[in-house]
Amino acid sequence: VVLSTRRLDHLGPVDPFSGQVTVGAGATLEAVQRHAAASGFEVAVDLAARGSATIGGMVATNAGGTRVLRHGPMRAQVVGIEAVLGTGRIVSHLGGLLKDNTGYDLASLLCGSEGTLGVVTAVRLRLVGAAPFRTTALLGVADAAIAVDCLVAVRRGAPTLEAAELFFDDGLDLVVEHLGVTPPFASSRPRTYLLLEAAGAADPTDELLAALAAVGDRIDETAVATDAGRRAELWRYREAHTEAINAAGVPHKLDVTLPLGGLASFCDEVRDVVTGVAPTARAFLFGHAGDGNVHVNVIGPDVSDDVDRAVLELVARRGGSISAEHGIGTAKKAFLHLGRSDDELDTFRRIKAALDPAGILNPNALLPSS
Ligand code: LAC
Ligand code: ZN
Repeated sequence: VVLSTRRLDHLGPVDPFSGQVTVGAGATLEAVQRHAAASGFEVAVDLAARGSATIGGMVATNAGGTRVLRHGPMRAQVVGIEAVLGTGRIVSHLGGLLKDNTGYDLASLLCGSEGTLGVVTAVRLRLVGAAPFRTTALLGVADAAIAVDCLVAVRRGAPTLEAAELFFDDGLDLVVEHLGVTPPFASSRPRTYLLLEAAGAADPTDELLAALAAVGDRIDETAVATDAGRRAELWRYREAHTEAINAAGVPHKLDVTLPLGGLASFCDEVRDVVTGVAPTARAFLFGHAGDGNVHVNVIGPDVSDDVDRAVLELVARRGGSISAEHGIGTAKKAFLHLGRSDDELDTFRRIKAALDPAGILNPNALLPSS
């Protein structure tokens, strides 16, 4: 079967009318970002692995990243898809019409399906207008509850807010050591950090700082940057968490979402839950506060699957999701029932059977055996 003569990393022309582009599944996010920028647009999703993450992989995993707060995850950017289903059928619907109520939304179904239903070959993406003015603020505060209050104030007061990322002093210590950089604040060492970024067609600094003034008396330290080099330095403290933790040990990685109102108390409680199961374990928390998404990375000699179970059961009790953006794969499928009912799982299996009747696509991922 000749699917198409396009290369898998093909970058189609940016359509100036719709602000959309069709790209091959093998194009990296960074390549599409550069391509969109040449026409005055941006890809709405951004994440630290932009240099190696492919668009097809980002669709299959419904990637999230740092801008979900403003623009939604990958699913919200996909306006058309081409894929080969497990049946061998090629579904291609790349017109990108915003109004198109002609039946089931296969693109949305394939987003986050983890390769279990089809192989994505091309994607039509909606782009957003370029926001060339960016202001990044790193706040040091006493605890996660204050960080969440700051986030809530800024979201209300600054519609240009695009990212709100959370981390803590213990993770920052690992990053500082791993990168060989100096800590962000010379004279104090706050326990909790909130990294905010606002972006717009005009300078959003005043809007961001005015919104922060409402909570100013609860902020211990502030670093503000508008130039690309200094902003990148502030982002490195957050984005280098994964590599710094990997260098310190082999982590059990849990990626969860909590209702935002319960995020701060979860951060306290989950540390106790982890040490209750594995007394010598170290739990590093960081993530996308604006989405209620915390990455719980646990290292230590006594960390076992019991830690995973205890954390994920806590998340389920608190009305959260056991996988925010990293998916289910094989490692989390035994826990899928914590967030999905029997009726939902039965429906998942029927969809899988219809689109991949021989079970040849990523057969061991996502669905627990019934
Ligand atoms: C991050 C990856 C781990 O947020 O999702 O850094
Ligand atoms: Zn993340």
